[in-house]
Amino acid sequence: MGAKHLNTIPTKNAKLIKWVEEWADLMKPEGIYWCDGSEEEYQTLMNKMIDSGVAKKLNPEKRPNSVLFRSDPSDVARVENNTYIASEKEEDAGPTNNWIDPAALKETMRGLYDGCMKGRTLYMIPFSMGPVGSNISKIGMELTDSEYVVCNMHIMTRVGTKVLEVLGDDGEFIPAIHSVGKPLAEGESDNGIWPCAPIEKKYISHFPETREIWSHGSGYGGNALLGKKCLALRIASVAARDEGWLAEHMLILKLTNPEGAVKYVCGAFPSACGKTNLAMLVPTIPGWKVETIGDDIAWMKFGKDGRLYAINPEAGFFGVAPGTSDDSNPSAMRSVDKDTIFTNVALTEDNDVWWEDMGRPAPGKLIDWKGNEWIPGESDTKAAHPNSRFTAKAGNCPVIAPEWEDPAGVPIDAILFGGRRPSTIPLVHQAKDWTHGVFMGSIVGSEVTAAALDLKAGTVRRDPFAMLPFCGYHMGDYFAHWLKIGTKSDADKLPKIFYVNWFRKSEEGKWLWPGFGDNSRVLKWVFERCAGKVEAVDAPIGFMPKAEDIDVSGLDVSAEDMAELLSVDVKGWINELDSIKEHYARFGDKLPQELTDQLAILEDRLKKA
Ligand code: O2Y
Ligand code: MN
Repeated sequence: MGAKHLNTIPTKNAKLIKWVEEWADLMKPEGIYWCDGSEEEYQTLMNKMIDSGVAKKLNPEKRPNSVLFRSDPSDVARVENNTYIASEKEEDAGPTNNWIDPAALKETMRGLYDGCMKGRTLYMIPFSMGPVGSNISKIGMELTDSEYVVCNMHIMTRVGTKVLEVLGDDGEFIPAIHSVGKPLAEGESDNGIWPCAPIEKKYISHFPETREIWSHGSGYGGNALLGKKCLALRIASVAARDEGWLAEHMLILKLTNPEGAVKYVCGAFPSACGKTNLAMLVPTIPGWKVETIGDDIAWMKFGKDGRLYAINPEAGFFGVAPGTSDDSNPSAMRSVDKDTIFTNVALTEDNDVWWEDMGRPAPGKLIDWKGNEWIPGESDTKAAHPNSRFTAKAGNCPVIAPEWEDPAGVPIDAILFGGRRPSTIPLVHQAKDWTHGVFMGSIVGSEVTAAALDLKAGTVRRDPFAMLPFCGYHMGDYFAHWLKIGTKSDADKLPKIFYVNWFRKSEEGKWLWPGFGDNSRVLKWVFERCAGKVEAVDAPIGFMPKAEDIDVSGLDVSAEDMAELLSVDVKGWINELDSIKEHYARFGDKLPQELTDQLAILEDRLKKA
């Protein structure tokens, strides 16, 4: 006899019910609870975690309906070394993913799952990635033993009965299995301790052919909120390849000019490039407006008119707290004023939150992310973990675009790629055509700063399309998929592609570009290129702005610095060629010929420059 259902089963979908009951038989929870996505459910589960001491209720006068969690120090970020793409054939995962034989992996994980939910409840979370019922959206079913996961999924996705209604009696779903891997003994409770398993028992596994996600041992972020990186990127990238669309690690923003004309822009940037800040940018040029559609993931499909339409599959932001301030991102700060789950930030004496570079000094003694006393000016550790997070509702963001949940998506005019490149790469350049744009995406990367890993400072760590940790198949095939997408519509209907670099430094190490709100000046050029309003210089690396076409009114950047930002560093680019060749060599014969050709064209142009 399996675990009992704690509430009425809200579906007649026999496949779903059988799937849940079979997993419950293996995991042996106290009972099965079907999530309905209601506010009451959220509050009940949150109160359970507050009562068990795992969550701390924040001061309702300062931070209404908000809580703080402190995770286990072993469970503070995505665990890339324990993240697997278990395709049938190793070559299908490619050289940039960890591969394990799927049958062997399932056997290992079944062993870990056996009895893993003892003393806990199995929560069945029906969720939709994307507006419920949109033809771009996908339905997932996450079963988990973590109340933290349920509450975060409430914010990050659309959860509950409405999803089961769309699923119907025989609809398809993506199964996502999750356990923190910490069964409880008779009478035991978490008693204030974040439940998770040791690192050797953490597995974040993806089975691309069967579109399954199995996660064990971590309760944190992308390891546990399986709609985000696991479903919306790794599994969706495989579905997108097979079904002819794009699942991308991209923000989506709406850009409105002073005359009220609108362009929609997607952007892919590796981590630590200010993606959320760009998605919520406050322009410094009068009359321009940026509104947010999404800050992390974009799903794009062709509409009947041959244009690519994007939706944000998520419903919230899982943003990095340190560095978020009223200066860097006032809209993110307003988004977390209420209804927010904070993880691993510091706690103030009056039960509010604080983090490094919040734009205000610590108001006094704190409790740091590890639960220890932290004294400003004395403690030499970080009060908030560098990867501490806020989970906030997109609907609470003051600059969320009114159409952010339009099931049809928004038509994309431009795609930006970028990375942290103190040298070589100019402020902005535009691809000559789609194929050249795919080349640009394929060489995205950031320069390594300190002695990170075993790389020399200045080395470019490539993160093609910012998808390296998130592509569910061979990256060479992924490049080919992007090239194929470019053949599916007329060139003038496809988004124009740009490469931006906010992080250029002078030889003396001074930032050349102020960034943040001033990035609107580059967005303005992008807008005007898309509107066909401005000519560009045909440079060896692509189309570049004429100096007079970047709006510098009111900007404190010297003419020499602007000239450097907008010039082609031929010597630097020639050095870059070897690094690109080395990067491309990883993909062997899966590297599309078109990209080898693009590299040869670039080399030829640079040598003639
Ligand atoms: O560390 C985690 O689990 C979160 S990683 C993350 C969160 C939000 C948006 N993007 C990312 C990322 O790693 O790209
Ligand atoms: Mn991301």
